[in-house]
Amino acid sequence: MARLDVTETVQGVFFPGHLHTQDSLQQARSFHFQDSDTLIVTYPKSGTTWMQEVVTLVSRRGDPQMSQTVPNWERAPWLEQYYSSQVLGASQGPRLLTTHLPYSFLGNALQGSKAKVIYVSRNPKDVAVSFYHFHKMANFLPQPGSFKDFLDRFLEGTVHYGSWFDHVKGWTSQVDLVDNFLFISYEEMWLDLRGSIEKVSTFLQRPLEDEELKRCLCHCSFSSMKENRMVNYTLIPQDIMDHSKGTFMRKGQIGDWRNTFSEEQNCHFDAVFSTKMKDSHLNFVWEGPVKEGVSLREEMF
Ligand code: PPS
Repeated sequence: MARLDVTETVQGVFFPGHLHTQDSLQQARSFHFQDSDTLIVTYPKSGTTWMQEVVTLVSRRGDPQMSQTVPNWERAPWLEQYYSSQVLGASQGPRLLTTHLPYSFLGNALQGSKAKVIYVSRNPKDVAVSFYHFHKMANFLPQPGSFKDFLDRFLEGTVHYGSWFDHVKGWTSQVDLVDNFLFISYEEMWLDLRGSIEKVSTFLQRPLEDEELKRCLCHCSFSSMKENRMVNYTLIPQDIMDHSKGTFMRKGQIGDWRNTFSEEQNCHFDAVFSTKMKDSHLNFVWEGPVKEGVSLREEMF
């Protein structure tokens, strides 16, 4: 399936036609969840692959065999992508699923199900930078143009997969309503990977021995995943992902947006963020302790 120049649109949200069809998007919306399912939910570039690796490792008590032999899109398929029914049809045991779909697409399908949902969010400034670089290498996404143009579209919500703001607000509206929902951030994982793995293992009711936890930690580090062909997307042919234009495991940093945003872009972003998130009670922590005692924690921006 090439369809590199095709865009599918559902409810005003754009999806790359290389991975999605109208049928696959429709099937996802009426997906029959099982109580034993675990669903990883993210806006793109928010730590999807990282969480897929964490859950794979936690479920296997730190044994890396699966994560080093089966590509992430097979062991944690995206519900909405065209191949998912084929992959899921062949799977056995509890299923690990992934989605980038907004809550408005999946809310009905999840109603009444006890499937576990793990929502990973990331500082949208870092998401925008990561997504921009990904557009340069992913030939199934439109050319991003200048960073300024891309950022404008990101803030308008007209990039593929829709608005970051709608995605986060939609999914997190469920946090206090259901107990089968774990909300975790990329930054939390970055600042305290051990604590985050423990959080996931407790949520999944898969307690780990200390040695097992250490093995998980080792195999889902940035350096380890960057070398793992099952997650670094080097298995994808050059005409689909042009590896000469960038790497999927690019920097893996928090606060890297500072190296790309101009002062003006930053002010504009903050203004849009305040307006769009004014009704949200989410308390994001984007940064950890800053060295040299400048600030201990910078909340929001
Ligand atoms: S996608 O295309 O939506 O599935 O991308 P996603 O996996 O959500 O996000 C890719 C970014 O996550 C970074 N990443 C990691 N950071 C730190 N540690 C680990 N282990 C890790 N694994 C993936 C990856 O480098 C991308 O971020 P950027 O900022 O581009 O480096």
